[in-house]
Amino acid sequence: MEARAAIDDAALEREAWSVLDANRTGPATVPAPGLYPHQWSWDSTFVALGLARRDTRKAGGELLSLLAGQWSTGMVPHIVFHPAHTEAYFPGPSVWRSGEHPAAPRRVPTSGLTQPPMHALALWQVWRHAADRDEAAALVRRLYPMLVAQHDYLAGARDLGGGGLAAIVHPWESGMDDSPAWDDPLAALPGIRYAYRSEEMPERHPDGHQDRYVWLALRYRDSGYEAAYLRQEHPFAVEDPMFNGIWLASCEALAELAPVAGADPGPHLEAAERIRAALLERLWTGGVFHARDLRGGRLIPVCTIGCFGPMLDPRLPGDRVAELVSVLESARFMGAAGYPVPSCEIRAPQFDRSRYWRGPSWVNTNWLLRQAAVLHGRVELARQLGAATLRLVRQSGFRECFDPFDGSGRGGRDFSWSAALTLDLLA
Ligand code: 2M8
Repeated sequence: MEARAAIDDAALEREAWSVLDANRTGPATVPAPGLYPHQWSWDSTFVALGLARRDTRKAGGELLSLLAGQWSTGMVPHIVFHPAHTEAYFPGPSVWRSGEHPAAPRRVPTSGLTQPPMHALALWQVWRHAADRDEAAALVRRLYPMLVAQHDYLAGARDLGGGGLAAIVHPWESGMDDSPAWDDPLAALPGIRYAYRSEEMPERHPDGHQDRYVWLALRYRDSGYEAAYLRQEHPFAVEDPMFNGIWLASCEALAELAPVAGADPGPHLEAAERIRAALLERLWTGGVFHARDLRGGRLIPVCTIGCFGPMLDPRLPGDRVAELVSVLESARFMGAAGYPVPSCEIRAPQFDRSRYWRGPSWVNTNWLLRQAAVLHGRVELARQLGAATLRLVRQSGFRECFDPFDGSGRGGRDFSWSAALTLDLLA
């Protein structure tokens, strides 16, 4: 295990800035050099959140650059490609072929999938913390209609279960790609022999899921990215509590931002209320929220970090918060991890301390849970989550994720959201 000498706050902050500076290309920040050489949707929102207290212009530029990739349907793509970047990432623009789709922007190549709608939440933080109120108000006025369109897209095109929640149609849309929550829906896909040559397959997912990921993306692309196809035929459709918890929190954020943009907050509060009711009715069981597999017609039993997403709802009833916190603090998650919070419950057979979203702790999900703890007045939990996260990056650097038992780093180095959210935690 690698461990670094003790590093004080000022040095940690300097390191975080130098990672973010090195990962910036123009107004946008890439998640990690080499590994992810384009702009990723929720990564950029975490970067904006980290910059919110310190540099409104850069935080706003990050969001604007990302939203330059928004489709006329309102969909915000999960990757906005930098055409100038020669480094390879698979699947790249030639796979997604966004340029051939009438709803995609003409000059900005993008993927055809989306990611958790953190954007309004990020803008709300930028607005709250901005020193220059006029600059921040102008930013809100510019971004507000784009975020309304994003939310309308989710409500209109993604309520595949008809119960008021947005469905993800690909594991990549969850941001938690290889989470054990998607194992069963992926296993239920028809036998897949995918045609891409093996040398085009990065070895990121040694379990063969990559074939299924690419197959699903191509099915959707070949439908013309059609909403009707998603409703009627697409074989992967899951209501994820993290995605929907974030959406709900972003509806609340849009309600806060609406008056700044001269708009009525009412519709956003009503949308939040609809999602709240649907989450409780459709995903709550056994003291936590579980993802619902719409094609398999059942709740997915494994409990992952995603099960706590609805804690981001400031109006989640106190008894539900208490139940969620007791699971979170138990030996299933924080209680048995030296470096919380593991991305999958430790006692699950699928738990794997070293594999990506199947066990390791992540700075972004720790940050989200800390945010939720603050919202619900759980001061000690918030303190623990903040301290544990800083301990991880102090010990192992701004890695992509971390072993939940010994805190050693996993995945990419110099990872942008780990650096950006550290800035927020140090503020
Ligand atoms: C990971 O996802 C990408 C696909 O989008 C990949 O595995 O290649 C995830 O951790 C996701 O949450 C993240 O946004 C992305 C870039 O950091 O990497």
